[in-house]
Amino acid sequence: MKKIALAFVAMFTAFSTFSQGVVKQSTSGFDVDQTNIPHGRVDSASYKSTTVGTARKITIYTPPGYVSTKKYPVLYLLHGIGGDEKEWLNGGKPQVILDNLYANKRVEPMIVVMPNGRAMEDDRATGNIMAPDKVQAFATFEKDLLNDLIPFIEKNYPVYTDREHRAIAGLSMGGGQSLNFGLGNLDKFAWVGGFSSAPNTKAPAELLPDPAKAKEKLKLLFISCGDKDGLLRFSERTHTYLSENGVPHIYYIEPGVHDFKVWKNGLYMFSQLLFKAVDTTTFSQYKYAANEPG
Ligand code: FER
Repeated sequence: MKKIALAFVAMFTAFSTFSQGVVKQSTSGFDVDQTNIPHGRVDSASYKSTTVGTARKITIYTPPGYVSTKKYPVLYLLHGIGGDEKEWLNGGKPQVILDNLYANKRVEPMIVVMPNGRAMEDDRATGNIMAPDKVQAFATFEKDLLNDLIPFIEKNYPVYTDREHRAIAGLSMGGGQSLNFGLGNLDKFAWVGGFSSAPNTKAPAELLPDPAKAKEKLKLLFISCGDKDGLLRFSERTHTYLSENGVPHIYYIEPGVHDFKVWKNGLYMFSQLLFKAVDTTTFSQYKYAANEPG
C-alpha cells in the first residue's frame, strides 16, 4: 500500500512540474505599488514609421533586473479607441501589476511595448474618436506594427525575433487588433490575447479561415470580457467559432463592464501564461470564481 501511495505522490509531482496549473484571477493588492520590491523601468521612445510617414511614440516597460546583455521576449500591448501610447500606463498601471508579479516569480522576464495603435499622422485621441478615418487607422496599424515598429524594437532592444517569443494583446479596439493581427499573422505571433474586444474584431470565418493552422501554431489564445460589457457578443462569437472548430483557447468571462478593472485582470492572467510551457488541457478550467475572503 505504501509503495502505491508513494508512486502516486511521485506521479503527481512529475505532472505538476510539467504544467503550471490554472492561473487565478487577481486578488486585492495586485495593482498596488510596493516600495520594498525591485521595479522595472518605464520609458518613452519613438520610431520612424514608413507606413504613416511620421515619428511615432511608444511607451516601453523593461522588467526589474533588465540587462542589455540578455535577450527578452516581447509583448505588444494595445490600447482602446479613446487611448494612445499612454493609456495602459495611466489607466492600467501595467508596470505595477508586473513588478508585483515579478516579485513573486510569476512571470517570465519580457519587454512590454505599448504603441499608439491609431496609425495616422495626427494620432492623438482628440475630436471625434469614432470618426471613420480614425477607426480606419486602427486597421492600418497592422502594417505599421509589422513593417516599422517590430523591426525598430528588434534593432534597438535585446529581444528574440522568432514568433514563439512575440505576444500581442490589447483592450477593446486593441483587443480586436490583437485578434485580427495575431491570428492573421501566425508566422509572427504565437501568443494572442483580446480583452473586451471591440466591433473591429473580424467576423470569425474571416478572422480564422484556417482553424487547423491556428491549432498547430498558436501557443496561447486568451479571450476575456466582462459579463455586463455591451461588446460581449464580439468575444462570444469568436469563442463559439473557436470551440466549434476545435481551436484551444481560454475564454474568461468575469463580472464587469467595459473598463480597466477587467483589462487589468486580463493583463494579470495573460502575462503569467506567456513564454512558458502551456497545458491546453487546463483551458476548460478557466471559469470565474469569486475569490475566497481573506
Ligand atoms: C464601437 C463601439 C466601441 C466601435 C468601437 C468601440 C469602431 C471601441 C471601444 C473601445 O476601444 O473602448 O461601435 O466601433
